[in-house]
Parts: sequence; structure tokens; C-alpha cells
Amino acid sequence: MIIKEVSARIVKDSRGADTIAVSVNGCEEASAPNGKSVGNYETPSYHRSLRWCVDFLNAFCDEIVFEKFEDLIRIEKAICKNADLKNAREFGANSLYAFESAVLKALASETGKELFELLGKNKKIPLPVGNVVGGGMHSASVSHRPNFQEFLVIPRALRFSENLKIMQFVYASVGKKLGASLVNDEGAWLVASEDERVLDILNSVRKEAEKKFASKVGIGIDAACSTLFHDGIYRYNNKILKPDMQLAFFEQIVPNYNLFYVEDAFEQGDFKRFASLNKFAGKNCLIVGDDLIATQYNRLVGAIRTRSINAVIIKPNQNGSLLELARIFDLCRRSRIKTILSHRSGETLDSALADYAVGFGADYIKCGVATPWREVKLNRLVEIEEKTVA
Ligand code: 2PG
Ligand code: MG
Repeated sequence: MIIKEVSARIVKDSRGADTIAVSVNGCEEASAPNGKSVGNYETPSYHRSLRWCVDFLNAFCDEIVFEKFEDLIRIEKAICKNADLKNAREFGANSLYAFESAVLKALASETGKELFELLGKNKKIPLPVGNVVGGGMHSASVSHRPNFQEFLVIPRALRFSENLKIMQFVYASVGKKLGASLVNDEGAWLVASEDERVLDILNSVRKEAEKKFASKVGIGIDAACSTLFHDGIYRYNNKILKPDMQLAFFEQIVPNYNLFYVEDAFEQGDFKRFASLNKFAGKNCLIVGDDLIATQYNRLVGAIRTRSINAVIIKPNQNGSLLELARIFDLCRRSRIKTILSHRSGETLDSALADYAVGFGADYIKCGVATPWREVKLNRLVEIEEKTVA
């Protein structure tokens, strides 16, 4: 394939905020999402501005020969040359990701392949991590909302289609028990409630789901604690915790609620307490770094060295380069770190995340349970499963 024509435009995400969409050779558009609980170490979304990146891509006229995933290096070199940058990621995580993804979509279409087939040999269908109840920054419209940003369900049946049914059952049943009717940024239930009450309800529904579907079902939280941390202290609705008290608190709630998954239990610089929790609970629970790593290779190397995590969130638009994402997945595989490819709270209707989860061989995909922006990715995974699993 020769890249002959690039067109870019500004579109709206699920929150109505601006983001970038790119198409190559007139093929299907690729777009980038936007986060709200944005980590300090994420690659900035745009070089100069969104408008500047859109104009740059519309003027892109290098005719690059592109035949396989690894040829993304040619795209990255052309960007560096034309925009006078040292590293392609300086072009911005949203603009680089949308462009690279659009190139891959064009290659898939021109070669009659599925997008996930372009990414190498590590294919497997991931387990879903679904956001059932929301709090924190994603539910800012409700006072007395839970402190934790996300209350999650992680079903572990063999088929993705079955896992989807389990998530939908848990979602509907928890919503009913909480008397919830509105949803937040990620389609999770919007409620005024204490964290502990939500965890109790989620746990009881988890047990019901295990019986009903004869499958293991885990629960978890994205505590997103960087957003609770101000002036050296974690500030909750009903308490204030110093960092060591925060560690003690998590050492209590992980076994008490039988948590299978805990993301960002500490603020984004605290490798040490992540490591303590990992040592304490990492045998039975995924100790997940999101803001801690921010999809940056060097921070992942640091976390592996300090044994701070046993699982990592990977967000394409925290980094930008799909080539670097491939290196991150490789490092995780070699270091036995579980991988969770993740959506953002402000999403688009692009379903490519599902293909990247399968193509990179992610262990999990975090993309919500409800609302069209999340469902499009879940439905694509069901479709991929139908195509690939006998
Ligand atoms: C997170 C993400 C997605 P945001 O913290 O894991 O759920 O939130 O996209 O707002 O950073
Ligand atoms: Mg997170």
C-alpha cells in the first residue's frame, strides 16, 4: 500500500469535547479518546494544538510504502522530519495514535485483512473489566458520590460472549439494588453512596452471578488515588489518610471485600507503597498501575524493578506510538505482568481498541459495560471471537 491521501478533522467525544479523527486513502476513520483523570506522566495529547495537528496531517504528502505493522517506523520518521521533532511522540499522543491507527485500518482494508490480524502472533481474546458503578472525577455531578472512581466486575468464563452476559447481569442487578437510574461519563451507575455500601452490593451480586452462570466472577476498583491526594494526604468524604494509613486501609479492604483487582491505590509517584501492597496482596489480587505508569516504557521498567505492580493499564492515547505499545506488551510478557488495554472516560465510537487488545494479546480489556461508546468495542470482541474461536 502507498499512503497517498491523509485527511484529518476535529470530532466530538462522548462528553462533547474535541478530539481528532484521521483517515488514510479514504478508508475507515480512526479517532483518539480523551481522559479526565489524566496522569502527570502521560504524553501530551497534541503538539502545539489540536488544530495545528489536524492542519499538519491534511498537508501530509510523503508517499510512504506501507506493508506491515513494523513499517509504522516510516510514519514516525516522516512525522519527525516534517514537524522537526526528535521523537514522534512529541507530535502528541492523540494525534500520533489516530494517525497510526488510520494507517493500519487502511492497510487492513486494502489487503482484505482484519485489523487485529496485522499485529503479530500473540492473539487471544481478553477478559473484560467492566465499570459498574462510578464515583470520583467521573461522577462529579453528584455530591456524596463514592470516592473511588470505578467499581468493576471481571467475569472469567471461557467465552467472551458469556462474559458479556455476566457483566450485563451484574450491571443491571447492582443498578436495581442501588436504585440508580442515571449514568456517568463511562456509562457506570451514578449514585450518592459510601464506597463500602457499593462494595457490599457488588460482592453479593458477584456471588449470585457465580451461581447463575457457573463461572468465576471477580470484583475490583479503580481507586484513582492521584485524584484524592492533595498536600501529602488522601482526602475522602468521611476521612483523611496519611500515606501509611492509606496502605493499611487497602491491606484491610482487599481481603475484606475479596477484591481481585485494585487500580491506583496510591498516588502516581508512590512506587514504594504500591510495592508493599503488591507484596501483601499480589498473590490473589491484581495490583494495577495506571497513573503510576501512564503507558511510559521507562516507568514500567522502574515498576518492574521495584516490584510495585503485577498488572498494568495500557492506554494507546497516553503514549501515542503503537510501536512502543508493542514493546510495552513484550516487556510485560517477559516480566509476567498482566496487561489491561484500556478505554478513556471520553470515548469515540471507534472500535479499534478491541482489535488492538486481541492483536497485542492483552490479558484484559477495560472498556465499560454500557452506552454505545463502550458497547461498540464489546460487540467487536464478540464478532472477533465468532471469527476466530471454533
Ligand atoms: C482511568 C480512566 C479510564 P480517564 O482512570 O482508568 O477509566 O479514566 O480516561 O478519565 O483517565
Ligand atoms: Mg485508572
